[in-house]
Amino acid sequence: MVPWVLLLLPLSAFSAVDKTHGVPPSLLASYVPTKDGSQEIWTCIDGSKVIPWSAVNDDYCDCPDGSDEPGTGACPNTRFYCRNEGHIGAFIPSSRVRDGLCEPACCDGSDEEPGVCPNKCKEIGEAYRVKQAAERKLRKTGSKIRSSYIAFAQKEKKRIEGEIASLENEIVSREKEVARLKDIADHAESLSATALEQKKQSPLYQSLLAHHRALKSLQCEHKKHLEREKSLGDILDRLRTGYNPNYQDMAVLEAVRGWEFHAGLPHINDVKKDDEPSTEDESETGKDEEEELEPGMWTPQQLEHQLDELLDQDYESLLLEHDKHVGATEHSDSLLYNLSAYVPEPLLPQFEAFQNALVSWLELLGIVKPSKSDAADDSRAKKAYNDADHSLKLTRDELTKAKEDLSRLFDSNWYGKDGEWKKLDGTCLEKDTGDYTYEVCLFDEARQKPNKGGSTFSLGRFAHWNNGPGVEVGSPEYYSKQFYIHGTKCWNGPQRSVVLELECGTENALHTIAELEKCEYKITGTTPALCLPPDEPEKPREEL
Ligand code: MAN
Repeated sequence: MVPWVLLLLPLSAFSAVDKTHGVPPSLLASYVPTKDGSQEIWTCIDGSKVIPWSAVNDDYCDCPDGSDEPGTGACPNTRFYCRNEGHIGAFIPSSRVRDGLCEPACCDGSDEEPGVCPNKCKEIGEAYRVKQAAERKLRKTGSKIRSSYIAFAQKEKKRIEGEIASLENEIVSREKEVARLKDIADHAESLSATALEQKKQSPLYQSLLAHHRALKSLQCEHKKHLEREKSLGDILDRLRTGYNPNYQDMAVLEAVRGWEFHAGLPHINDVKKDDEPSTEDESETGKDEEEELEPGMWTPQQLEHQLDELLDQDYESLLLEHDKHVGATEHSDSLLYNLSAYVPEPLLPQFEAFQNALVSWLELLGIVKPSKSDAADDSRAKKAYNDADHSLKLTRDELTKAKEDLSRLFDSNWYGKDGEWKKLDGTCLEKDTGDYTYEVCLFDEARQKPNKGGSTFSLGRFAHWNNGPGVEVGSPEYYSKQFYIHGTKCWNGPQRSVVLELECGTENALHTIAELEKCEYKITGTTPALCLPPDEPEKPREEL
């Protein structure tokens, strides 16, 4: 039984607290009393006050810095250290000391009165060490793989640098080739222009031009005549309907009769009498009869509708076309070009190769006229120039791509400061979840492939690492998430997207898939690229 006087004593009086209780190892040397005469005294850690040694850890706060109460929680805003022997020491806020609750961080139970909280440090420490050892082993193995990735990036650097150098050389020689072919093409073009000018001087072409000019003039005159005929017709129409027959003016009457005959009209007096159109046979009038046309001659309709088209012909093209026809006849007539007709079919390929070689030699030696026209030369030269220019463009594109690859190699926003991610560029990881197989091709695209038929959905393309607030670019946290965005649009929802959460593992693998919101997927996985070499043994943890 507890004597009643004891109930009046403060809590701390039940168990005298050790003077170094709650003191971390780094400060133990400061918790030693000094002598002042017969009295033991102690100086606060900040040196601001000297107090009796007995006032240390007496559950009353004396020092302004709170250093006299490391183990009781009597001073506000101070920290308590649990030694956690058998495990790792930890700090907790002093306000949690002796509050009746066992702090998980203090596995030795030192934050409460002795006997209140059991000391679990042995088991916890043991489990922790097993876990730590497994993690260290994982990181050791993983970091070796990671080092091989870094070595790969170094090799890639050399390879890409070599590629850039050779592409640059290739571009120089291609540029020279393009310049050379351009000269040839320009020359061929001017030659072909000169040749064309010469051809235009041919009597046939000149006569064609003269015909064209004459036809054009005739067309012009014809139009003028038509207009004149129309206005004369109008004048005569007015005379016919407006003249006074009572004057018996023979000249007028003759003009009216003549016009009526010419235009196929009834006599005006007859019209006025019965207001009926004339039933006179057209053959009796002077109306133009359809003239019989010679074969090949144009009808008036053709003249009206097709003459412009004929006059708009491109005579230069016709000239070149004509040239080809003439050339083709020349060749087809030549024995040299016709011999193949007499060669047995199995021998034809060899014969044709021989024939081509022979023809080019004969042409070179000037024995036969070249089989190609200047225009053909021109277009061949242009084609060679365009092909070379196109190849130059492709080589330049390759160079741009190689330079981009090199710049991304050690870029923290891409393959990491050490290039450790480059090895995984384009590596595709898969996870079968039953209904679907999810595929993530790193730095490229994520996909959802149905296992029982149906179309594959894009879950997005790689966009960036974990650029969330407070995350430092290039930190392990930064590389712990990849974002794939702008995938196939979800019916009635957003475009599909993925957050790929990664952690250190000896394998590149996907582990879990979850569709957190409609068409927003969280995929977890492991990769050696995240395995840093094991740390030094841990320092005390701080619980705030
Ligand atoms: C498909 C899949 C699912 C998704 C629905 C949305 O069935 O992509 O993951 O939730 O479309 O309609």
